[in-house]
Amino acid sequence: DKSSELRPTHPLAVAPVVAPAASVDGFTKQFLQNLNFDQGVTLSTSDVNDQYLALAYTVRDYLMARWFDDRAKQKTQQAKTVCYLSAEYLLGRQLDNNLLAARLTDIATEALAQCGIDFDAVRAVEIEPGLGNGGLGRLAACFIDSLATMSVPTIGYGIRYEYGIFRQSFADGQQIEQPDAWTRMGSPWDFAHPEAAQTISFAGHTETYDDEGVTRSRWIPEWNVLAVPYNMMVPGYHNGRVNTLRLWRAVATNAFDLHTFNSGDYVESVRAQTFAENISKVLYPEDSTPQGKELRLQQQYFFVAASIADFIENVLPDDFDLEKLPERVIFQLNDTHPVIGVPELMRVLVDEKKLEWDAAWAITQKCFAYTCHTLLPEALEVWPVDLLGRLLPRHLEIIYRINDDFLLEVRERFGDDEMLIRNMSIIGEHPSRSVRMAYLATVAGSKVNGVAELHSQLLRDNVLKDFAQMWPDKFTNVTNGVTPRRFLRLANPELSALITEALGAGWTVDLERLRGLEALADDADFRERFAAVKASNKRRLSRVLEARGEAPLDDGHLLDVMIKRLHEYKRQTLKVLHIVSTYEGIVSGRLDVDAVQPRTFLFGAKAAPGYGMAKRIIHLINAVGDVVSADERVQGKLKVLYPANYNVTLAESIIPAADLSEQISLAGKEASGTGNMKLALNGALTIGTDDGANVEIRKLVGDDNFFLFGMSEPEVEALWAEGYRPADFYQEDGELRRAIDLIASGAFSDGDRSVFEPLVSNLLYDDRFMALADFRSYLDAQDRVDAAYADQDAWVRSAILNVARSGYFSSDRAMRDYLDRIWHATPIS
Ligand code: CR1
Repeated sequence: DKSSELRPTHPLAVAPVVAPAASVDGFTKQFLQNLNFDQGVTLSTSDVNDQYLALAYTVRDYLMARWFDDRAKQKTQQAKTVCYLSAEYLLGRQLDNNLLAARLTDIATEALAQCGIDFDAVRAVEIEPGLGNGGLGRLAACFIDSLATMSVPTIGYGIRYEYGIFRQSFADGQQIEQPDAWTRMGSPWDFAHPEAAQTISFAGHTETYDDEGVTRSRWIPEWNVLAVPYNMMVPGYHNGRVNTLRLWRAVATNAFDLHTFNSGDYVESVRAQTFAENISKVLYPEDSTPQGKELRLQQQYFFVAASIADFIENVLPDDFDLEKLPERVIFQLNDTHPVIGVPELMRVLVDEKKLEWDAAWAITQKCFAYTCHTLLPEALEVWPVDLLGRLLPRHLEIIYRINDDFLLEVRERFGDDEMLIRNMSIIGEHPSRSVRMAYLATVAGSKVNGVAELHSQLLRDNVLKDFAQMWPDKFTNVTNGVTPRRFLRLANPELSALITEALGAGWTVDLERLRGLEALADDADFRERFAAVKASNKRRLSRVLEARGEAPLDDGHLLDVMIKRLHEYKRQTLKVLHIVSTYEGIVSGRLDVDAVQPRTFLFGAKAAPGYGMAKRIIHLINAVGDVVSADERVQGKLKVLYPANYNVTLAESIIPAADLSEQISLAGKEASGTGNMKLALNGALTIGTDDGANVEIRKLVGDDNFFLFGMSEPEVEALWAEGYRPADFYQEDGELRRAIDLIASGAFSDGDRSVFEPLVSNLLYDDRFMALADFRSYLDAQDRVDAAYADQDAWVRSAILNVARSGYFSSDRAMRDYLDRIWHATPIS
């Protein structure tokens, strides 16, 4: 027969794929071949981008065999797969991470040296894939790193945005956004698979039909797009495992079936293509606030529907019994963005696979779990019913049915309490009919978790209180974590070497071993070496800043960093008030200049382009920075730096150099924070409120090694209840008054009082995040910082203890918690 004729006979065609020889010669040969055959250049004609791409291909070649193996195993093994559904992955640069994971760093260094190539120059051309906004997207990237390192079968599913988070620059101190065409110089880390595309439908109507005596529903969509998967390798650290991150890109279908499509009209047909491809065009640059745009709902459904179909059709074996789906998969909902997956799985099971509703619902409830990442009410996503019904009419019907069944259950449990029914309904009525995605996720999910202890408690007590009463066991906490590979081993090589020398190398995958450093905090020689590493990291950061056209760092300055998205609740304004107050104190002679600890204030932050107040705060920081830097009276004392375009790459230079970590959100607003963990892990001391994971950081590192200030969450509530009048705080505190007056006077805006007037009046008459109420306590805490820093030996001791006691904040630990409490999945060999 014909099939036997087509069986491969060449020995290489049937041999397993093998990696190139793990030697300098093997690597060099592979690298030069890739330079020749993939880049089409010789070594002597290659430029640095050719070299980067060839190097990336070479690293890939080494990982490929393992990747093939692990994907094949996924199909045949009975292990449960974690499908992490996330609209964002803030990956950061890949080259060094993948070299490290594959144990190729030394080999590659030597190979490039033999080719006469400057490795640092090659590194520098990599454009990081900025496919996320901030903490939520970076968390997803840490989680998939840990899951690969722990050998947990995982697929990260998301969107391959053509443009990631915008590139920020400043003009006259104000933020300018530029598109981030991150793939324009090539994208060596992903593989397009157009043959594995999924067709994703939208709009149209639904109808019922008779299916051999059973009345069923079906969806007659109006238009569709192709979802083309791009696979990226997610290598585990030193374990040979390679998981997959599968990101979907929207491509117009051949016969793009839009109602306006007219095959005779070329221009119109191109327009239709553009329309389809818009779906994966750009990451919404919103952080913690939902952007209620139709395109965003299209993005969400697009990637979730493609992912669910992909898992069922391509990852599970053929003819898999879907009743057993919960044994093989958990779909983790990273915030509400993928929650439309709940009615989508119901649609697949009921309409396409023809399961009974109740059976399908039982399966669905076991297959999803939901992580909530916020406490801001305005950040809880809701979709207008008419929009959702227009775009996904069958899904709306399914949501209604889920809600009907759910509200019946509520009545059975709590009686006909109409107020309660209204409050718990998945469909909100006010101000207009909308679907509350967090409620849908809570009803559907097997578990609901917050991202730090305080946050999970506040979810149970406030945001999702009624649901927690109904299903107390559904609620749990998993405190966030960060990957020690990227944020300690790679970002801080000198500290890593010092730790490895002291404790052995095991800490990279078992971060609790850092505890072993506690004893060394009392060793004067170790403290000296630790301090030398910090100083060296500051010099390295200084060079990075200078290369970006910023001022260098001054020796002997305390490096005080606030790096995070620009948001009013995070209170960058409170930080500015501290700077202005110190500046005003020195200039007016109120402060003894010799008693002030020289400091450099370093900010890194992007503001959502549509967030006017956040952009004004950026303008203020830059304006204050300009005046302070130019004023001779504070020369050598105060410096403000605000490098543009804060991203993962820049974070990796700043974090190891930091002395002080600013975590100053209003208590009860920051769900967790993860920058706080990265900074503590690198030996910065935290000045912070009792908010998010700060609470746990303080508990672990100890009060002596943490500068606590500000109202607690209950105190915040009490002050609201009593009636908060920020102007009273302004009146009562002379220093606060002078700082605000100085801003209002135009001192930072060439005498133009109007520039920062909206900001000043917002502080005085609104101040939703109570910066004025916490000002005094914050300044007092900063005085304690100055005093502590004056005793360098004691400071370094505290810094070491911060490192030693931060092992808990490894994302490996977070993954173990998810595996045990939520996923009930296990690592495989
Ligand atoms: C929270 O604001 C948290 C990250 C990751 C953010 C931050 O405190 O550390 O999530 N939430 O859990 C968010 O982006 C959309 O919500």
